[in-house]
Amino acid sequence: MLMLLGAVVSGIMAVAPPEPYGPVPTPEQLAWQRMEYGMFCHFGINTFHNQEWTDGAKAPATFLPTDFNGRQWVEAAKAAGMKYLVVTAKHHDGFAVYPTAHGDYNVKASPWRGGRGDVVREVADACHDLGMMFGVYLSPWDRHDPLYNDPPAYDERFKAMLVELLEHYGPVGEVWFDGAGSEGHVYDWEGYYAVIREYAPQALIAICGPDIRWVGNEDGLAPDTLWNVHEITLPIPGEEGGGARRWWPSECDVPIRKGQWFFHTRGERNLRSLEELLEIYYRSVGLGAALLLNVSPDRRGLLPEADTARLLELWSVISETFDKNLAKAATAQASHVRGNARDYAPANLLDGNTETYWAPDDNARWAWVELDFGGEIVFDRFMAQEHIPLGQRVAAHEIHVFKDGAWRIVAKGTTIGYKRIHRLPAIKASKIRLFLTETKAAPVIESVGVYKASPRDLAVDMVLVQEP
Ligand code: FUL
Repeated sequence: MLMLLGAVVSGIMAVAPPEPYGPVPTPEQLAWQRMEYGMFCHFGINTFHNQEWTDGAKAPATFLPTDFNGRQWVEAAKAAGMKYLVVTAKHHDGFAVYPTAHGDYNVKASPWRGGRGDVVREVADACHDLGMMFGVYLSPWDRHDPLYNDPPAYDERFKAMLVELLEHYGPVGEVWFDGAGSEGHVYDWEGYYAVIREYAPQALIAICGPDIRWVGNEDGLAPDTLWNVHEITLPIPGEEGGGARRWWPSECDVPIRKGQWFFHTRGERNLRSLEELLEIYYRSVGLGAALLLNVSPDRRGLLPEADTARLLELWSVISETFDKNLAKAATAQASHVRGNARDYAPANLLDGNTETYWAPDDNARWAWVELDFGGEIVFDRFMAQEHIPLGQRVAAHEIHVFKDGAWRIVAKGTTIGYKRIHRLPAIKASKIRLFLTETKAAPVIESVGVYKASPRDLAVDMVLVQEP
């Protein structure tokens, strides 16, 4: 009896973890969400014509980078805090920047490196070498290929190109299918997906695909309420009825030069400011989506210096803000703890371990967790993450602070999901509470963070800040 009591007190008597709620991420989706931030690179024949879309008739000889270095792109992305890179293997014009065996509109027909150049090879190798996830964009819409007007024949060629890319340039972590230009065209999506599942089962199919969802705009902005579970009706191989409700996390793709996915000479004036990029970061990553920021390599085949400098500046500000979690100095207590067990105690929110979390009992539909700093601190950023391997649960939340002897609400929000960051004016407080006011199932929270932003990052969310 005494021993049993001891076991209960020390938490050895395991209290079962919460059951998953609804669809949950696959291990690949989860790993992808945790990356948060990637680089998109649009590089192709358009780069040499100052056009966003060319019509498939530009001579292959015009693809002529003078100083191409794929590793430079990947090194810059990595130094700028990005964890993955997606490169255009073929855009809507149909020109492949790798030596495909399927068709003749590709780098082999260019004098670049005597017809032996391969953009995808260099970028893929550098990604693998430097520990970045490698992704590939292959445009379904093809303005060059005469087979495009014969959909079944085109489908076969497209699948053959997918096989090439997945077999020879892998591991591939993401395959990006753009829907642009394809209105009214019938593709064998199910066949495309089947090829990817067969040749690269770890790859996530993005945008026109079942694994990663397009956020719905090209501004880099996620909505305030962002659920990861959606009804989808795509023809997923092996899934009767097209999959129905699935975990389908969002990606925000946006170009660093406003309106320009491809390089344009004199495009530098379109380079977004640090403030704009911070706004994008907070409204994508800060709302639980991934940010895929496009940087266009220039006619040399290098990332322009100004863009790289801006990226590094952005990352230095983000790091300055988020490297020091003030919450680590606080003690945490909660309104409820699952089975009163240490396994689910609020201290788990601060241990930096993505496997542990704080959870109340299953019947809880609201709960709060409090951080007590033992004295006043000044903060202006608050971050929370749900433990998404168990699903997404929180529908509404508030941030309360204890200040001058009273509690007051300083922010309100809806979903949390993978991550939610609030940007507040600087607030002095001795205690902070994350109040989960509405949940679909008992909340399961993985981490919280409290920060003082870099002096180069002063914007405040346009959400409710309520004085009593
Ligand atoms: C769009 C395309 O038309 C653009 O050229 C670019 O590739 C962007 C990522 O998607 O729909």
